Amino acid sequence: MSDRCKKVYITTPIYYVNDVPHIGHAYTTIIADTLARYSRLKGYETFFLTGTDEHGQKIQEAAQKRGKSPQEYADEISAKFKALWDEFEISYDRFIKTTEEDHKIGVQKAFEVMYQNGDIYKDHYEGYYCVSCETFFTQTNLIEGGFCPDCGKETTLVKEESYFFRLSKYQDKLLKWYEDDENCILPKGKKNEVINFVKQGLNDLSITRTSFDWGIKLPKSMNDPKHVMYVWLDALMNYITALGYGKDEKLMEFWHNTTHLVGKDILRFHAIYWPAFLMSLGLDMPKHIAAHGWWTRNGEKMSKSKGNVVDPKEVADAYGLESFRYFMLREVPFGQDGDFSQKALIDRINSDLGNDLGNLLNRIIGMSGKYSDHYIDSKDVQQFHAKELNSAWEILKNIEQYIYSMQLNRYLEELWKVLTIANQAIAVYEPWNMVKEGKDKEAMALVALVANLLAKVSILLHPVMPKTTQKIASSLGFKIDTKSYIKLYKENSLLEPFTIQKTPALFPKIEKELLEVKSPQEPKKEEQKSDGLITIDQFFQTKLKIGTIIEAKEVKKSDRLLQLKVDLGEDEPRQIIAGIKEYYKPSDLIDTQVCVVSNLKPAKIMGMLSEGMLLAAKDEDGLSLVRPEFKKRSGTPIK
Ligand code: ME8
Repeated sequence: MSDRCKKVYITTPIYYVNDVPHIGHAYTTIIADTLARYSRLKGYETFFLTGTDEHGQKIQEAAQKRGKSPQEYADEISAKFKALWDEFEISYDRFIKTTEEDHKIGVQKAFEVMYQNGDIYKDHYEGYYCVSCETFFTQTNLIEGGFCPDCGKETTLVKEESYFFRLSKYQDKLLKWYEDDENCILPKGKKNEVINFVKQGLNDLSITRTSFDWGIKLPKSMNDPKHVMYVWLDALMNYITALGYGKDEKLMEFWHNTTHLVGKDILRFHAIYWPAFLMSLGLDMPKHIAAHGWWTRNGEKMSKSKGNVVDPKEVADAYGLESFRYFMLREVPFGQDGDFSQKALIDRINSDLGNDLGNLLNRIIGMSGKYSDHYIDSKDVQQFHAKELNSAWEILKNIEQYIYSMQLNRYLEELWKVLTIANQAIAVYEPWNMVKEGKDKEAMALVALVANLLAKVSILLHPVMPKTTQKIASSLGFKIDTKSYIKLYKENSLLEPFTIQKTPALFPKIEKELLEVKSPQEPKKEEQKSDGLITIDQFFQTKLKIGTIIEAKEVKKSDRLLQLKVDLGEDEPRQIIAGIKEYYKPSDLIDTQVCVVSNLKPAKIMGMLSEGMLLAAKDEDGLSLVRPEFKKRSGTPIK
């Protein structure tokens, strides 16, 4: 977000509809929502976009697997994203679906413009494609054995006629942009990675496919109906088609001040391909492309196929949506990865929110009740507490830089310093003693100081915790809006006299973990019995399932390993690298069933991702896989 212009455009990535939303998606969306709310609070006209990415081979295959048409499937999952964002009161202005007609028109128009500008030509593509990442790779990019360097999954060799975008032509222009615009990519460390990547040289980019048809057709003027657009070209264009590009361009005035929020996994697409497309279209560059880190569980990126996702709705239902928002933004420095744990969330709720924030309001209510019948007047605050007011202002006056540089954790840390000033003032001045000594005026000034500090914090905390801060504001007799933002923050004025309203405790203490699904943990040392026996709970920490082997092949250069694809009844089969080559021929394994440890931390074996382990028994006669006596449905739990 930038202060330069009063129209602000904020976007999230559009999420693939091959998977239901998890906390990673919620994280991006909550950051973007916070920025949008901040911008509106400042009085800027703000357009906030989110949506779903519905074309491409990955979606077509996911739909096929479920026996649905791609559109039917996309609509179903897209609705889940929308419902979750609505439930989370995400303040988006538009939810775009890339299968919408106006998006298609805009993308076709963009293709035509880039073609007319001489940036698109027809040739043949030969290279490797990862369907899961929807990304092209050259052989030298791949992990040994033909695996995707980003996700570790198998790639396929693609040979087809394709249109190419002259990405190579934009290499120097991109480098100049990175150099000229200091904050174009945030955080800085990520920007350097992008610059190094571009300096190694850019190849032209294949931007159409012919081997499947679930995508946007080329414009009629190209007269080439067998091609569909590469899904990333189609998807990136959503940022301008949502503003009416190629149709009714009234909203395009928002484009001049754009912030794209993305996860670090898709920074390359946003920081290299997208600006190059924009240069070709003759449009402005985005102001910021901000890449955050991953939420992990036990150090692994969350993803459904690994079975380690956290459902954001479950967390919000259990702990409260606003506590969850605060936790996500406060816990992890922007750009870094963060491991999700209920313990860390509970600590934040009890300490930061319960003690520092909620309890402060209670104390103000309690003290003002005793000293002044709940009436609070700021008239003597400056006289008795200029020092505290100044210390708070020193912090607050510089705080917006943290929003503009996306350091929301720092922003919240700074706000909490002001709460500390307030809490400490109560401890230092002991207003209850002042009253005993007959210094009522001083005691009331202290209460008014603290109420003012809390009011200033609430205004600035509003974009992160909209409802909580509304409650605090109505208790403190003011409204949260642009007028109050200007008065209490920008002008650093004090509250008008008011009578405080009582409110129930904002953050009751949380005594124990509230979610059933706990992080998979090692058994605690004290739980291990000295006789080597384990409890039934410890046994069930290992999740065993029936799997059906659907593919098996030898791992080259290994005399021990086979590379298997095993169906565990999930969206995608798991890849398991098993040391059974001496005992089984790959062809004998196809369609047979095995017992799989399904919640083992994935590991790389000879550069290949292994997402589980087979049970086997080995003695002097050799090795035998453990199998069910009768055929069972893939994914059946073993108990
Ligand atoms: O990449 N931690 O969609 P996608 C944090 N359709 N954020 C995470 C995360 C995690 N573990 N997992 C996902 C696509 N995300 C494309 C985008 S945009 C023109 C096209 C978030 O469904 C993060 O923002 O795979 C990441 O960039 C995005 O979800 C990827 O969502």
